[in-house]
Amino acid sequence: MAPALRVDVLTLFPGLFDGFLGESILSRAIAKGLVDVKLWNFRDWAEGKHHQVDDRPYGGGPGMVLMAPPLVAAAEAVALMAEPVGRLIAMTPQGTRLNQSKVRELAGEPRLILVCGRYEGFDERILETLCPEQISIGDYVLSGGEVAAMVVIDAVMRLIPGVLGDAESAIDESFSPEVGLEYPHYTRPREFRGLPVPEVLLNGDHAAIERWRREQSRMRTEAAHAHATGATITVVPPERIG
Ligand code: 6GU
Repeated sequence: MAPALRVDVLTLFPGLFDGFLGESILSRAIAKGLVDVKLWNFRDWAEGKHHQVDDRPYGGGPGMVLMAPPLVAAAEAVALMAEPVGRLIAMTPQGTRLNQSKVRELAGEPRLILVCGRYEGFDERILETLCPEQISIGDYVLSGGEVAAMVVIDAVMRLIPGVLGDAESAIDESFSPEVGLEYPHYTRPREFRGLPVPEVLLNGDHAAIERWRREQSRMRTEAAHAHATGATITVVPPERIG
């Protein structure tokens, strides 16, 4: 059976993905045939003896710019290697910020082609020719799109049915970053360096546990929201309401 998701990655440093693809959940998903990740070095599409992929910017300035011909040739060739052509995404700091709803959208696609930039960025005509969607993973600068592509792959693949075990995937149903942050978790030992496990988790009252977790989740979400927006909030504990 065809994998539910195929990801093609165009990069100058395919080796960066070795550990990421070879361990843990993702390697299991690949072994099970649920996800297929193909790496392509777009240097292989570069002309000339030196297979040059970057050059100095017209107009001067620091750094190097990725040349249009090899990257465009690679993207076009890779797109046509399988059906469907897939959704083309360039990893760039000026792209749209990745969030969980975008992740969900991408997880519904059969095929993604992720293009990783390096150096100062892409020759603008790469973007004009390929018209990729552009995705950023946050407001900071990475030295290349590879780590960002791994973030996309990680977040997307864990939504593919069968990739996570039942227990792991159940968590996602009720908690996503927009809905609410997760409540705090505890496991053995019952006391660690004087810090006890909250009493409510120990007495088997499942309704009380559910209430406590919802409340903790709500407080964390509000605190994170206040932090993000700079708002000051007062969290009123439930016992002081009504
Ligand atoms: Cl996608 N690429 C680079 N180079 N830096 C980033 C980024 C991507 N997202 C945030 N910073």
